[in-house]
Amino acid sequence: MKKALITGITGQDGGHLAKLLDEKGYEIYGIIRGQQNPKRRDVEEEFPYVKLIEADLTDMSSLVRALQIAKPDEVYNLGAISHVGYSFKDPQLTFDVTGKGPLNMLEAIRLTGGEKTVKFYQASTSEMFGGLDYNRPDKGYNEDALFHPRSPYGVAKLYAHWITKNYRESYGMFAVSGILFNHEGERRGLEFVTRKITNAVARIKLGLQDHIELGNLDPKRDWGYAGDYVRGMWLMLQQDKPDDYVLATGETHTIGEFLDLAFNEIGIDDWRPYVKQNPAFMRPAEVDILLGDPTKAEKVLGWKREVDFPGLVKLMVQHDLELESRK
Ligand code: NAP
Ligand code: F7E
Repeated sequence: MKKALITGITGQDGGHLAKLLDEKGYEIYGIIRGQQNPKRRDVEEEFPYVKLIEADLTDMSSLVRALQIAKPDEVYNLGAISHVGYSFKDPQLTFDVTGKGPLNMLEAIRLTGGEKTVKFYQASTSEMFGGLDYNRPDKGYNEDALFHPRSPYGVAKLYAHWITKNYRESYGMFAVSGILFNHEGERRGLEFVTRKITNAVARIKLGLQDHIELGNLDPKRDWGYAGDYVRGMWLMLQQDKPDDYVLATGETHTIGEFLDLAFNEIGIDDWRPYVKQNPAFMRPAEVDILLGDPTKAEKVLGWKREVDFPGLVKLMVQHDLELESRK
C-alpha cells in the first residue's frame, strides 16, 4: 500500500485528491494547521480514512515531524495562501507560506533521508505567466513560455517552482511541478470568482439575495474542473522521470461568458440587472488573459480533461442550488 502526505487537505484540491488516492488504495495523511481549525470536522466527516497531522508550512520542524509520522512515498504540496487578491494585502505572509513553504518541505524531506525515496509534487500555477508576453495567442502558454508574474502570489509561486526544479537538479530528487491553469468545481472556495457567481446565482434563484458585486469582468481564464486536474497531479508522480507539465483545457472565456451560462441555468438571459461592479474586488495589477496548452501532458501522461466549460458551470450551479435550498 502506497502512502501519501497531502498539504492543503482542507482546500479544494486536497478534497478531490484525497478521494482519488483513496480509490487507488493509498494510505493518506493530511496536514492540518492551527489549534482549532474550523475545517477539521468537515475533513474528518467526509474523509474518515485521512489521518490528520498538525503542522504548518512555515514551521519546518513540524514538517519533519509529519514526515516521520507518515513515512510517505509521495508528498503533494497543495497548501498555500492561494487567493491572488489577498496576496496583495499580505504579501510577506504569502511569501512565507506559498514561496518558502515548499522549500521548508523539500528541506524536511532531505533531512529525514527521503531525497531518493520520496516523490514530491509542487502546485505551480498559470499565475506565473501573468498574461503578458503572450506570444502564442492561438495555442496558449506551454512549459517553455516566459514567466512574468503579476502578483505577490505569482512571484511566490515562481520561487517555489524554481526551488523545486533546483532540488531535482541538485539532489536528483523526484520533484515535479504541475503548472495548473484555473480549476474549479463544487469544492471551490466562495472567495473565487466562479464559485462566488454560482453561489450567488443559486441564492438569487431561491430569493435569498438580489444581486452580486464583482470587480473586473474583462479578464479571460482557462477554466477546467478540479476533479480532472488532481488526476493529472497523480499521473505526474507515476512517471519514470520527474518533469514539469501544464494542465489546462486549451480554451479561454471571459467572466461575462461564465455569467451568461450560470444565469441561463436558472432561466435568466440577461445578468446585467443582477451584477454591480465594486472596485473593492479589483487588483492593483491584473492578469488579463490566460490560455494553456496541455499538449505535453496529453501526449506523455495520457491526461485529458473530461468536463467542458458548459458542463463545469452547470455542475457548480446545480450543486449550489442543492446546497442553498438545504439551508
Ligand atoms: P485552497 O482551496 O485555497 O486551499 C489552500 C490550502 O492551503 C488550505 O487547505 C489551507 O488550509 C492550506 N494552507 C494555508 N496556509 C497554510 C500553512 N501555513 N500551512 C499549511 N497549509 C496551509 O487552494 P486549492 O484551490 O485547493 O489549490 C491547491 C494548490 O494549487 C494551492 O497551492 C494553489 O495555490 C495551487 N493552484 C490552484 C489553482 C486553482 O485554480 N485552484 C491553480 C493553480 C495552482 P486552511 O484551511 O487551514 O486555511
Ligand atoms: O479571479 C476577476 C479577478 O480569484 C479570476 C487561484 O486558484 O487561479 C486562481 O486565481 C478573475 C480575476 O482566480 C471578482 O480579478 C472579478 O481576473 O477566481 P479568481 P485567479 O485570480 O485567476 C490561479 C490559477 C491560481 O493559481 C490561484 O491560486 O476574476 N474577478 N470580480 C474577481 N475575482 C474574485 N476572486 N472576486 C471577484 O469579485
